[in-house]
Amino acid sequence: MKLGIVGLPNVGKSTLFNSLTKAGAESANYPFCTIDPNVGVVAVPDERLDKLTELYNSAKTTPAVIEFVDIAGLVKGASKGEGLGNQFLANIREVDAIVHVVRCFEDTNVIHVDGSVDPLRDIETINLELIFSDVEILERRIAKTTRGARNDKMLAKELDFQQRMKAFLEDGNLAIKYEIDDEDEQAWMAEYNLLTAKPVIFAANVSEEDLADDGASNPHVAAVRKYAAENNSEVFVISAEIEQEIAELDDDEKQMFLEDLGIKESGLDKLIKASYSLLGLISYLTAGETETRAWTITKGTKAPQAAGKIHSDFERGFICAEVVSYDDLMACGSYKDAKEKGLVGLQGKDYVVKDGDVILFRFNV
Ligand SMILES: Nc1nc2c(ncn2[C@@H]2O[C@H](COP(=O)(O)OP(=O)(O)OP(=O)(O)O)[C@@H](O)[C@H]2O)c(=O)[nH]1
Ligand SMILES: [Mg+2]
Repeated sequence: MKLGIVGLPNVGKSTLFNSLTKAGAESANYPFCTIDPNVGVVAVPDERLDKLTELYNSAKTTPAVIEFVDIAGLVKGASKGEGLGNQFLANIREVDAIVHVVRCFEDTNVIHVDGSVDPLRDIETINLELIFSDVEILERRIAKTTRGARNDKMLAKELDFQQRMKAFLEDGNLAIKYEIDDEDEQAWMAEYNLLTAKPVIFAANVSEEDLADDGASNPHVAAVRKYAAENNSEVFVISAEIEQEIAELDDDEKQMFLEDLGIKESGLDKLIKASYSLLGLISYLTAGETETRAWTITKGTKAPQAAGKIHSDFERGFICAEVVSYDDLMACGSYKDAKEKGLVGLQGKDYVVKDGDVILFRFNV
């Protein structure tokens, strides 16, 4: 899974990115300190993996990973070259979802490019810049399609779609709001990679004091929550600054620090939950002496396609899947016991994989 971080300059994107990836992207109290895209990878924490590793005495443990891309902040008019322009958006065209960082903390020491803390105004500013960028993409495509559309029915149909989509965006709408009921249109949308067609997770960046009640007493956070609810988006509350401090600690210290602050989960845990839920993702597990590993799939994925995540041969030559739920396996204490108790099921190609399934695929190529 790949996530791209957007937001105004100086709202805490790189601070969040650093804390998430410990990759050391530069963060400083002046706008535009991120100039090159920063890419970082984090492991998805999953205690089931550790328990399975123990049970199987696995030589290797491989978690699922999320890739983050941190880009320079956008300002109003970025599409027309204001600030650092909008060319950095090219670096996040391929992401699965957008993490939109909005400033909800008051701190006169940290400059806000528009002079005051107002998350809804900021969200509108960023949305418009994303829309303009998508319009640019469509304009380029329209120029290309127009050339061939005269003698090609399919291209003519696509041109019509591109023009409708462009007009829709120019009315100030996000592409994700466009209702598509046609298979061709669906395929085109997937190909265009429009930024405003991607699901969004808002990161409400708050001060330390707002962490304990998860931003409940901060009216800026309430505004973001309301906006997100109306727009099928997720919100999570973080303090990027505190996250960065947490990232420096080892696991035991971390636990104590979180308890002191009165919070249960780190920002990374919250972000992972929000993105899995927004994107409808789950994990299944494979376990053995050589390796125990988590695999990320979309809810509703059937056994052969889930197997295809491991290797295309597994999907092509799929015979069946031996499946036991993680909870059953742990309750029995061994695979053998689980099998004897009849808790290991033999599943065929129509089996829908569930979160926490521990699977052994049988295949033949
Ligand atoms: N008080 C406070 N300051 C923060 C917080 N998060 C970030 N900052 C400060 O805000 C400034 C800008 O943070 P960055 O993370 O560099 O901002 P950015 O969004 O990456 O900015 P650009 O890369 O310029 O677009 C730094 O001085 C941070 O220390 C926060 O949660 N609270
Ligand atoms: Mg930055």
